[in-house]
This record gives sequence, structure tokens and C-alpha cells, in this order.
Amino acid sequence: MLGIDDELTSDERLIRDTVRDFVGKRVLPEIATWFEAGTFPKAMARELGELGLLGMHLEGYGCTGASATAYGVACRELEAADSGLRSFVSVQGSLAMFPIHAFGSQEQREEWLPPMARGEAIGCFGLTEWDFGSEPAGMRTTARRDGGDYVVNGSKAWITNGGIADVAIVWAHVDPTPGSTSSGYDVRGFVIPTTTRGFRTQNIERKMSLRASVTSELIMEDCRVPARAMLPNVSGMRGPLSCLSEARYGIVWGALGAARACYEAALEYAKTRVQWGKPIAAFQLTQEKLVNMALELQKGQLLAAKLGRLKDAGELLPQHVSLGKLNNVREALAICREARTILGASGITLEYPVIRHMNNLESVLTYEGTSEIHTLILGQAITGHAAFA
Ligand code: TGC
Ligand code: FAD
Repeated sequence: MLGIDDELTSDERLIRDTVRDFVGKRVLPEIATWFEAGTFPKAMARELGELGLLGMHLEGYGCTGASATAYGVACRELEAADSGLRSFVSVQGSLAMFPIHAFGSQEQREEWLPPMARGEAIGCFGLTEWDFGSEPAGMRTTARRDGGDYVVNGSKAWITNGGIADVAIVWAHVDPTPGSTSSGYDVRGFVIPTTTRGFRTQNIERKMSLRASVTSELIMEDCRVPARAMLPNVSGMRGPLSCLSEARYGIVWGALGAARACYEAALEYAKTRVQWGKPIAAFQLTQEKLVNMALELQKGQLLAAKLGRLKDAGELLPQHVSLGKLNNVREALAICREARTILGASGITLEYPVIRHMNNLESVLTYEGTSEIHTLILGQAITGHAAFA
């Protein structure tokens, strides 16, 4: 309505149109079936790689090197199809490729980034554990130094792409390096090929959300990796939290795609569904719903565009990302729920995209920092007081 996309560059518009065309032809005709069956077709990885969407905001190593805004726009168009598709791209690019790119050795970058950009190698990111979700620093997974190796023990829960991954970025507490002045345990990232002995996965089934996405447990039992598997250039929680900032930024945009799809479905339905001899779009209460949905979509889009430009200028702070994720996911979910009411009974079936998006966004509200955690991050930024514990 406000023509916010008019401010995109021609490259960003080209990426938008390319992704929109791809999901229209390749994903939308199939997605309800994938969702119902609870599958994510692995072949999708190479197709996304061919489009240059994997690690697309990274430079070199076969990555596209697109702007942050272009990455956001791509996330929006992918999530207009399904949050599972955007999740795949977020995890691959922002959670698996980004830490290798930002914190990895030259050898790790050269080994993993080109095949990951092509979608030939799939990555996952293991931070959360069964007992440590919002509070990942409490993790129990350990990596013990043993000669020239590390031996990793522990498990990670709720890991997107886990069961189909070729490589896992696993965050673990390590023993203090001998001779180091560090008095405690430190968190480090490890690049672990999933074929490593002692590494296995178990898929989490019976999900009612993000069904077109693989979610797994990672189990490491005396999983021995060479010391060079450790990401050399970051230590402490800054490592995983920096990756989260990248992925959360994509969600700020992505959630708007799901919301837009629901808004469009509701508008179309309201224009054609007749009760009392009139399209339900002609009733004031329906119009109020549609207007509020359109308002929040435009506001969310303005916010995403602002964050995109801040990120492109290198000025994006974690609290900016929290502001965007908190607002846009919360409002996107509200839009999907409102759209569901406009579709009446039809809104509960997979014939329309609405309940699928709505259920997906329940996960999006929780992962990458729950809405409560983002509220607390913002509360701390505003007041200077941390209220997490
Ligand atoms: P804290 O003491 O606050 O900070 C430790 C260090 O990290 C730095 N930092 C950040 N850096 C970059 N980006 C951020 N967002 C950062 N937040 C903090 C900070 O400056 C500090 O650096 P340094 O150099 O001084 O050491 O850390 P904390 O451990 O107390 O954490 C606080 C809290 C609660 C905000 C954090 O734990 C948190 O965000 N919790 C939520 C957990 C979460 O979001 N998990 C997501 C798991 S991955 C996932 O869900 C993937 S879903 C993927 C998909 O399918 O799309
Ligand atoms: P908890 O932390 O137990 O929180 C439960 C409730 O308590 C929430 O409402 C929370 O906001 C609230 N709460 C917790 N602490 C506080 C507090 N201090 N103040 C107020 N309220 C609080 N993780 C990964 O590492 N990698 C992945 O790829 C990944 N993919 C995921 C995919 C899916 C589909 C899902 C659902 C999750 C995924 N996760 C992943 C895990 C996700 O990041 C966690 O679920 C999330 O961080 C929340 O942790 P939790 O579920 O243990 O909830």
C-alpha cells in the first residue's frame, strides 16, 4: 500500500522476484503435502543453492555477497511459502555457514563453505539442550582435550536440519586450556561432520508446527574430533549469540512473508464468501480485521527495511534485532490468527495456507529467543538492568 518495496535497489528487486517465482512454481504446489507428510525434501537444498540463496549475505567461497536487505527480502519471500523453507535457509546460511565464515580457520572455510553454498553439504547448529533453552550458557555438553583431539559428550535438542545434516556446529564447554589464565570453563564451537563416530541424531516427531522442516536431537557419545575442528576465532557465548543475531534478523523479514500470505488469503476469501447476500468483505467487522492486518504488515515492513539499512551500514545492534523479532513475529502471528477467523471453518484445513502458517509461527515465536527473552533484552537495553534471573 505504501510502496515500501519501491525503495529496494534493482538487485534486491531481482532477488525478490526470483525467489517469489521459484516458490510459486516449485514450493507452493507441493507445500501442503510436505507439511501433512512431515517431510522436507532434501533435494530442495541444491535448488536453493543454485539460486544463490545459501549464505547469500556472506562474501567469497562461492557465496552471493548480497546486501542484508536482499537477504531479508529473500527470507520474506521464502517464508511466504512456508516457515520451514525459510528455516532451512536461515540455519544453513546464518547459523552454520556464518560461524565458519566469521570464526573459522581458512581450512574450515575452504572445506565447508563452497559445498554448503551449493547445497551439496547441509549444516545444522546445536546450541539448545533439553534442560537449557532460553539459558544456553548453562549447557552441559563438554569437549575434553585428549592429545591432539577433543572428545565431545552431550546432547542438543530441537535442532533444525539435524537429521539431514552433513555437518553440525556444536557449542560445548571446554576444559580451560593448559597454562591459560582462565579460571572457568569456556564455550567453544566445533565443526563436526555428522559421519564422525560417536555422533548420531534422532528426529523429533509428532510436531504440529514446522512440519515441513526436520527437527532433531544430536547425540554425542565420546565423539572424537581433531583439535582443528574447533572454531579458532571466538570463545564464550559471544560466538553462538552472534550467529543468533544473524538468523533473528532474517526472521524479522521472514515472519512478514507468512503474515502477508495469510492476509492475501483472507482478503481473497472475504471478497468471494457470501453470507446474508453480501461478500463478507462488505461487513464492517471484516473490514476492521483486514485493515488492522494491513496496518501491522506495513509497520512491520517499515521496521524490517530500517533494520536492513542499519545492517548494511554495519550499525545494527542486538537490541535492534530483538525489537524487530519481537514485534514482527508477534504481529505476524496475530495476523495469521485473525485471517483464520475470516476463513471460518475453511481456515482449519490445509486447502488454504492459513493454519499452516499460523501453526508454524508458534515455533517462530519460540525459537531464536522467545518473545519473553526479547522483551527482557529490550528491557535491559532501556533500563540498564538485566532481569533474566
Ligand atoms: P551475555 O552475558 O548477555 O553476553 C555474552 C557475550 O555475548 C555478547 N552478546 C551478543 N553478541 C552478538 N549478538 C547478540 N545477540 C549478543 N548477545 C550477547 C555479549 O556482548 C557478551 O560478549 P562478551 O564479549 O562481553 O563476552 O550472555 P548470556 O549468556 O547471559 O545470554 C543472555 C540471553 C538470555 C540474552 C541469551 O542467552 C539468549 O539470547 N537466550 C535465548 C536463546 C536462544 O535464542 N536460543 C536460540 C537457539 S538457535 C535456534 O533457535 C535456531 S531456530 C532456527 C530456525 O529453524 O530458523
Ligand atoms: P524455555 O527456555 O524452557 O522457556 C519456556 C518458557 O519460559 C518460555 O515462555 C520462556 O520465554 C519462558 N522463560 C524462560 N526464561 C525466562 C525468564 N528468565 N523470564 C521470563 N520468562 C522466561 N535450537 C538450536 O540450538 N538450534 C536449532 O536449530 C533450533 N531449532 C528449533 C526448531 C524448532 C521447531 C523449535 C521449536 C526450537 C528450535 N530450537 C533450536 C530451540 C529453541 O531455540 C528453544 O526452544 C528456545 O530457545 C526456547 O527454549 P525452550 O523451548 O527450552 O523454552
